[in-house]
Amino acid sequence: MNKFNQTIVSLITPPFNSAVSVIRLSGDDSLSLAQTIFSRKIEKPRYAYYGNLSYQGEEIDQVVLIYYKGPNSFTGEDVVEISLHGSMLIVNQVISLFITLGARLAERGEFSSRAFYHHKIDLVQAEGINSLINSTTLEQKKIALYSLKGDTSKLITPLKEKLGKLLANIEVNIDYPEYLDIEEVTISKVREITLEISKEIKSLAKNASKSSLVMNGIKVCLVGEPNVGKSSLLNALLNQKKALVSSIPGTTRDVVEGSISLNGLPLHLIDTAGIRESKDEIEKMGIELSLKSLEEADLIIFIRDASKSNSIEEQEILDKLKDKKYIEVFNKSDLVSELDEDKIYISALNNDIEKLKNEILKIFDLDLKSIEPSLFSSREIGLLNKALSSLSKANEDSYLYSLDIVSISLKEAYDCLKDLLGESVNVDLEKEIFSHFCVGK
Ligand SMILES: Nc1nc2c(ncn2[C@@H]2O[C@H](COP(=O)(O)OP(=O)(O)OP(=O)(O)O)[C@@H](O)[C@H]2O)c(=O)[nH]1
Ligand SMILES: [Mg+2]
Repeated sequence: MNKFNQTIVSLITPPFNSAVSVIRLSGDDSLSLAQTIFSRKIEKPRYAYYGNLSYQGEEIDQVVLIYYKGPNSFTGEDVVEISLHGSMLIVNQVISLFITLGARLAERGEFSSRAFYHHKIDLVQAEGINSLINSTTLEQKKIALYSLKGDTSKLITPLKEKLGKLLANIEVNIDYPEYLDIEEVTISKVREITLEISKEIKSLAKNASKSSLVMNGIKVCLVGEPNVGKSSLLNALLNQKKALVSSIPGTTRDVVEGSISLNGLPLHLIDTAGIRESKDEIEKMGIELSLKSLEEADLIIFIRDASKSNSIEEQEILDKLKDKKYIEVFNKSDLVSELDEDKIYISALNNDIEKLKNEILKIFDLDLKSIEPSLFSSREIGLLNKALSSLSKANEDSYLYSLDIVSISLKEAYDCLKDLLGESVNVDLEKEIFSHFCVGK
């Protein structure tokens, strides 16, 4: 039996006691299953019926029921949503009853995957739904909402159509060279259009990697010699006394973590043990952890004491940062009178850390004041990059081969754009996309 022929059921609100819980049924039997246990005749779609649920003479609950007739529903199928009193006892009773009557428990993301397969949404929109549910900052919510509404898909559709038209023209030119009334596609025209599309995809990919930072956040590791003020900076950034601070060098041993949203950029902050030569076994273990965190970070804040001169140990830390993204900051600016213009000074003690915050946003080239529609998931970024390399191959081939060879790479790029929207799907959607959703979505 095709899994889509089965009617599915799930709780679509959180699984704990609350004022109201909502159960959703989707599939051909939704209406008849609901009707079996509902006291009133369900006739009109999109009408809120107040009535009772009961089975075999036993009353279950007083509920509000709404029926959505497919295709005018979220999934595109017949859907029934029942708002019940939010006791998990009632919820479990009703779901078990529907399963006894023939429904099946919905899998993760199955309502959304049905909406996708019934062409209610494309794949970019489907990913938007999941991100919207999981968003924790306003900026994440805005990006996810653009995806869900279809604004993000609109960035891809014209490029896909332009490439599709080019491919069709090339094909007609190759197959019917004798026809005089068709537009002639010269190799230079193909090159021109290919470069135009590449330019646009490049800009989409650039914006997508910035949006992915906003959606996923970045790991920021605070490193430096002992006593320079790493833990003080962590506390200042978190606006909370999370890590122990003392004037004794070697205070921090374990990794101390915390998260903030810096103007919409989620930062996962990691304070570590000060790096130095040490004979203390426990401190050595802490330093090992520091070096490991440093390796895994997206950004490193290298903290120095502004009141002290450079040390050999600091030079050794700098050597480790050579191929990494890092910001060098001079803490304890309150202790020095002459400040060098080129350096970033802060005072964690006085909460004077604005310059560092600005530098973090600058290094990622982020302007979070205006959030525009943008792709963001690793699947989407991967496909954009794949499309770009196919277009670049097409461009190279255009100097060496005839149009039929060039069109092979153009077709590959075209397929990437179709895959983005889920139109010619080469991926295992259940595994790669919908399984990341929560149950009930
Ligand atoms: N004057 C001044 N003192 C500071 C500042 N930031 C930190 N300190 C002091 O420097 C000392 C060390 O601060 P911590 O934050 O514990 O330093 P740390 O880098 O975490 O040290 P370890 O955990 O030992 O590696 C404490 O006495 C702080 O009060 C600052 O901006 N100005
Ligand atoms: Mg510390």
